[in-house]
Amino acid sequence: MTRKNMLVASLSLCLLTYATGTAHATSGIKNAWKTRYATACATLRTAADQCLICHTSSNADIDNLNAYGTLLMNNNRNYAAAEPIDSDGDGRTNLEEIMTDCTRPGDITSPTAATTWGAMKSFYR
Ligand SMILES: [Ca+2]
Repeated sequence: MTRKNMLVASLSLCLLTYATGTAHATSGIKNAWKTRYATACATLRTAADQCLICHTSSNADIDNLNAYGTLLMNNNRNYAAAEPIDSDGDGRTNLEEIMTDCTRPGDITSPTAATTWGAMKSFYR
């Protein structure tokens, strides 16, 4: 193998390793989410910046997607299709959690319906 061929093979291996390695949430994904939910509460927008809307930690590997992140991955990030679904099984749709309750749609440990911002606001109406 010539020196040039070895260099090409090495670069190809590096690119292949990078391309097939762990999938990370990109700023494009975060920005797309933040654009769609532009009026979501600051807490969730910060969580989006930290990848915590779709992942269980800010180490945004494909291995630690939560239920909402898995849903979005499987439906090619079709946010509209994901909105009426209750990804974490807490009785509230993803859209309710994002736009009304200010809770993470893929995190069952988010506040319960009785302690959500939406419930507290309705208490004072
Ligand atoms: Ca839910």
